[in-house]
Amino acid sequence: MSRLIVVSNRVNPPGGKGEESVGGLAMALAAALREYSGIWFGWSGATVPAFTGQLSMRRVDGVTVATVDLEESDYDEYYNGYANKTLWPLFHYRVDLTAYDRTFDEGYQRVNRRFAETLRPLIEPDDLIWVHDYHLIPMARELRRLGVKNRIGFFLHIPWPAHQLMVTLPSHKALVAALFDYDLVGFQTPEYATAFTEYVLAEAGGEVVSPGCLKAFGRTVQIGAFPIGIDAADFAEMVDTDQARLTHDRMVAHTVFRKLIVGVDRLDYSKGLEERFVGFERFLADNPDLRRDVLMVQVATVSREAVDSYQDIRTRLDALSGRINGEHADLDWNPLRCVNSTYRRDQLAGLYRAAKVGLVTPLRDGMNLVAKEYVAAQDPADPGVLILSRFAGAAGQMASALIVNPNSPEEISEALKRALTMPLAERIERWRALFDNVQREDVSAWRDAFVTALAASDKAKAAHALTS
Ligand code: ADQ
Repeated sequence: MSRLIVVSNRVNPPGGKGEESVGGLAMALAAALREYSGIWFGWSGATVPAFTGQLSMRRVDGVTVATVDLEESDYDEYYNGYANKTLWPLFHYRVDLTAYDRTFDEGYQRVNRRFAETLRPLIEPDDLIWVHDYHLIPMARELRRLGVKNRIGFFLHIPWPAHQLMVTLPSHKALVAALFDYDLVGFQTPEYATAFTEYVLAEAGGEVVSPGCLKAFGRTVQIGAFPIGIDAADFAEMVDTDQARLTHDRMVAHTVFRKLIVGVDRLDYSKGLEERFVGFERFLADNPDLRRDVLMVQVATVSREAVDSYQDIRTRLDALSGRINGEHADLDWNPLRCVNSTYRRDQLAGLYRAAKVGLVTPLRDGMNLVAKEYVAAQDPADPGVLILSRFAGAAGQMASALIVNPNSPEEISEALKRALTMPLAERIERWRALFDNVQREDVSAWRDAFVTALAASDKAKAAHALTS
């Protein structure tokens, strides 16, 4: 079996069940690397005054972790800049928040070049290289420039935007051309793969050579949809740990006579937190008979604080939850609680288990792993109900959830009412269908599908080169 080199912006070595970890990418890669002996390469998370290219190597849980520090200006232009002020908002359909700044673009290219140069000496001829996410789109181009001939795959964890949005990016063609230096490009859903294909046909004069094989910019690339999953078995088992039980029992004791509605997200404008609060507010107003029977807990872990739009959202959410509690609170009850801490995975499992409703309403989301975790943590004999945004990639696999448009407070309100009053038999039937999918299309299935396709991709390319 070839060795696997995983490249991602941040490197979070695999940890134990109880480890704190925020970000679906970290969770998924930790599980993937447990099985393949290989190298995980990326940024250390530290900045230094001037870039040295000094690699720091260590062994963690059978995985070689290789990290490099970034220069302060790299961090501003590449990470806070192009990645999180340009690509993240644009790919989540927030053109209004997208910054078009040439220095960000230059910083982005520079860091990708630096990453490639630092990684180059570690690459052996048979290695498969798997690059992750929007921070590192030009990575293959930089590695090819350095003579790397290995199979290189790319997986995009976030949505691929519609063609008309993509062209608002001044350097859109160069960015897309860079993806043609990969052997395989994976998306979360068929919808994103289709959006990518439409762009290639319309803007780059490309063609579909065969199903899943595109030709443009004088090169071919395999593309496909690889919906990411969670380590479902591990998550379901975690519900029985002491920490999970403790959290579960605390929440149950706290919500006695009330039904708990839970949301767990990074504090990010793409997650639709404001719209969720407004939907909950509508529910409270529309259902005087039910409203005192519920408590909503939103865990919203602060992230990317250096980006202004992330500070703004926190202020707006505080104001909104103040308004809702001010309007509806009683002597012994506040309907909405929003906490900004990070919790251990086993604590989250206990929290999910205690909740009668999982409310997952992003405005755009590549996949959304919280929806899957919520399902995995439920009691099969008395499961809660998942309410899921149609704009989460997960909605394609989780049709048995109550699917809502997160922009409609009325739809959220009605779905909450339906979930809270749903008969046990219907809850069990829906949950079984959801859990079946979460179990079947788990993180191992995702990893195996991608790695198998990557291992096969250069042959497909070579075969194509011979026939064209
Ligand atoms: P994220 O945008 O980070 O991931 P998501 O898929 O929901 O979103 O994953 C979040 C992860 O962080 C979950 O595992 C969750 O348990 C954890 N988490 C969130 N808040 C936490 C808290 N307060 N304490 C502890 N853990 C917390 C990106 C894309 C997604 C895609 C994933 C994986 O934006 O669309 O699903 O990558 O590809």
